[in-house]
Amino acid sequence: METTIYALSTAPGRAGVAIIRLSGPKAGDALDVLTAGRRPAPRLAGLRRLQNSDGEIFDEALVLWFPGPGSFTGEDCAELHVHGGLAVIETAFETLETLGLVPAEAGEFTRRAFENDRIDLTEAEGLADLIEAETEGQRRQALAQMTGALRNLYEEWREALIGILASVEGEIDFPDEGDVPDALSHRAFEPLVILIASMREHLDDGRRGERIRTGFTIALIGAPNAGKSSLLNRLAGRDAAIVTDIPGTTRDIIEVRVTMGGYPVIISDTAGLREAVDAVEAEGVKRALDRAVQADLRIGVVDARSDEELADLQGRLKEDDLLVLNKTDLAPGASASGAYPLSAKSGEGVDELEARIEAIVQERLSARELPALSRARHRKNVEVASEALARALGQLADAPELAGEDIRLAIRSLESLTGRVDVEDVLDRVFSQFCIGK
Ligand SMILES: Nc1nc2c(ncn2[C@@H]2O[C@H](COP(=O)(O)OP(=O)(O)OP(=O)(O)O)[C@@H](O)[C@H]2O)c(=O)[nH]1
Ligand SMILES: [Mg+2]
Repeated sequence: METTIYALSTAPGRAGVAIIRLSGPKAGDALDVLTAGRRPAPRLAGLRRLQNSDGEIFDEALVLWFPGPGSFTGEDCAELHVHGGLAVIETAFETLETLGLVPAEAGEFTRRAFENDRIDLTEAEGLADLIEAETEGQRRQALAQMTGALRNLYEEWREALIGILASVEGEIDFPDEGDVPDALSHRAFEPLVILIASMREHLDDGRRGERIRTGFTIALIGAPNAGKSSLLNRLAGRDAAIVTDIPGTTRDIIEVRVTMGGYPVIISDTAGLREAVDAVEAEGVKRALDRAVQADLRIGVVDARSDEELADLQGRLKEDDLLVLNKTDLAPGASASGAYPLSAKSGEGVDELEARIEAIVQERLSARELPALSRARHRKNVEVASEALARALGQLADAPELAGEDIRLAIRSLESLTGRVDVEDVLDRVFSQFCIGK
């Protein structure tokens, strides 16, 4: 017998209204006790006096009744829109406890929705992401995932594979004596090639989906005193990093999170690159170089007056990285091909750089038609599937049994993405990301 759970679904703390949700077999009875038998019609709000288990009125609230299985969790559900005072909420909770309801764990409502087949695992993840979304781009991606964009993609692949598996297994069970085994003429060959290409297309998108979730990363690199920290502060719009005229001021990496073009962007300021004078600085330089390698985009900052800095940095930047000639207030007219002349001190020229960064972020992250694989878990499972299929392709002619095994492996890998096959640790990880009350 399932328990009946309750939780505060709005943020904790004093508020105008607080919403308490109930889900489980006792939800209807609890509602009857609270409203003295005046349970509202399904899915229609009713204004009711709420009473505790002693019959004492403790609030006047809007209440809703969502009978299962058509509810969010698939179970009987109810919502109490009570006044958001701590005492009101406390009394409501005490009453529910007396009636045998138990506090929900983080993500338990959504987990029940998943277990009752109301949503699949990718949709649950989309819902978690939507709650976490801080930028427009994150919201868009989360909503698409929540409404089934990835579920549909993985289900389509899975169905295609089941068809392919049938044609491969048909071969095993009823070998046609006269036929010479030939991979190219195998019925499964072409659909397999198409499927592998489709998976590769999703894998080769520069981790767009994960970047939208976690942020596009930029590293500011350059010689000491070039003005990296000054530029970081400009881009952040606040005094995030210490600026002094002492070379070697910045040692640790300083990260700032901003929104650009509707996407989250993490800009890292790093230690100036030079032969370090001490062990602390040496560690800082090492971290700076590491960060530069990992970043999605590097911005090289040079003092516009120094040809030496320019030459050194050009060697460290990759194609498509950006170069900034800083301190143009001291070197008017400075220029280098493709570089952005600006003054981090006066702010002149910073807008142009910002517009360019924004364009790059949008270009690399913006949603094309393909739904993006939004988590490492998705990328890994799709990779496993596509590698298995590549092996299957090679064995189609000579070892159809082995090809069949690999196709089955690919199917299982997709099924664990949508939660069709139970993978307890994956479920725990997904649902623990949720807050209580969701
Ligand atoms: N005139 C002028 N001075 C600047 C400009 N940008 C930075 N500075 C000055 O240059 C000095 C170094 O600036 P920082 O921003 O600390 O340089 P940094 O690259 O972070 O230096 P490290 O942390 O030592 O690697 C400071 O005195 C800044 O005020 C600029 O555009 N014009
Ligand atoms: Mg600095």
